[in-house]
Amino acid sequence: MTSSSALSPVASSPFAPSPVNSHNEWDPLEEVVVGRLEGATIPSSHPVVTCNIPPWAARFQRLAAGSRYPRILVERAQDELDGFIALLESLGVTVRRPEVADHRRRFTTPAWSSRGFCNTCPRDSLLVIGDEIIETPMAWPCRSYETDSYRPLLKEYFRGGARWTAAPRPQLTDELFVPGFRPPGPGEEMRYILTEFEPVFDAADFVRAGRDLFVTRSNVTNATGIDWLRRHLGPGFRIHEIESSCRTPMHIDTTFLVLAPGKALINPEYVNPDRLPAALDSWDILIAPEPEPIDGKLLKLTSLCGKWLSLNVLMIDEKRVIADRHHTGMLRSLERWGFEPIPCDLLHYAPFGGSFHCATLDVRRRGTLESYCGA
Ligand code: ABU
Repeated sequence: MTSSSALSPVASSPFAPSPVNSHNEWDPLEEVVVGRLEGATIPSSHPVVTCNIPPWAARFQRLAAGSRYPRILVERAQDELDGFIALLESLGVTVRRPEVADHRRRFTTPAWSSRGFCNTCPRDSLLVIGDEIIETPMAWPCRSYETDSYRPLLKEYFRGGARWTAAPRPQLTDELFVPGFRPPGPGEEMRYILTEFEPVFDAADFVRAGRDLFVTRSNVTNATGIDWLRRHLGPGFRIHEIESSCRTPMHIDTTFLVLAPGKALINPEYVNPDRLPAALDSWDILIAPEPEPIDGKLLKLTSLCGKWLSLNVLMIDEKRVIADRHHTGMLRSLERWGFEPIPCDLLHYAPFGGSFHCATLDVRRRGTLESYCGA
C-alpha cells in the first residue's frame, strides 16, 4: 500500500457536494434515514426514563424493561412503517435504514450496565447541521450505543465528504440525575431530572431554520448540552430557547416545529405565543388544533408519547407535508395555512417513540445555508 492511498480514506474530491446537506426542515427532501422496529426492546426503568410517564405506567414498565416489545405492537407498527417508506419512495426520496441490531444485549461501563432500547427514532441520536452529522450525547443509559447501528451509513457519508462528529460521551453516573426527582405539578416552577454535571442532549430537542436553531430544555437536554452545541456551531448560528410548560418535556417536535420560511407550528398547551423568542417576531405562528383522541386501550397504555404527536409531521418541501391520517383537524389546518398535506398512517409507532418526524432523519435536502430570522 502506498502512503498516499493509506492517507486518502475520503473517496470524493474535497469539492464534491457532501452526501449530507440539510439546513432546515423544509428544503426539498432528497435522502432520509428511517428507523427500524426489528430488535426493539422495552427501555430500562432508570429514573431518567420513568420520570416521563405516570407512576402506574412506571410500575408496569419496571416489570417489562429489557424484554422484547410484544409482537402485537411491532406488527401493526411495521405495516404502517412499510407504508410510510413506500410513500417516501413514491415521492422520489431515497430512503436509508440503520442495521438490524439486537437491543436486548446487555452492555457495561465502569459505572453501570444496561440493555439497549431500539433504533426507531434516528431523529434523537443524530443531528444534521449542513454537511455535518453529529452523534448526540444522550441521557438515557439504554440509548448509549444506539448510533452503532447507523455506523455503516455514517462511514459512507464520511467517505463521501460529510463531516462526522460525536459530542463528548457522557458518563451518565448518578451525579447527572436529581435523586428522588418528581416532575413539577401544575403551577409549580419548572424543574428537570438532569443536573448540569456534563453536557447531554437529544437531537430531537432541536429544530433547524438555517442559521437559527430552536431548542427546548427537557428531561434529556440540559443547559450544558445546549451550550456545548452553541459553542460547537460557533458565531454563524444562533440557538433560541422555546419555553415549554410541559411538565415532562422530552423533544421539541411535539411542541414547536418550523414548517417553512416564516411559518412555525406551536402546541398551544405547552407554548405561550406571547413568550416566543424575538427571532420569531416576523413569523406566522400557526396554532395546532386539538388532536383527535386515540382509540384503543392497548395503544394508549403502551404509547411512549403524549397526545400531541399530531404535530410530528415531516416536510417533503415547503408545501408538501406528511401528516397522520387520523389527525383530520391537523390535515385541515395545514390545508388552510397553504400547505399540501399527504395523509399517511403511523399512529402505532407511538409505543416506539414518535411519528413521522421522530422516525426520520433528513440527511439531504436541496438547499443552502440561509438566515430566516432577520439580522
Ligand atoms: N419525540 C417524541 C415526542 C414525545 C412526546 O412529546 O410525546
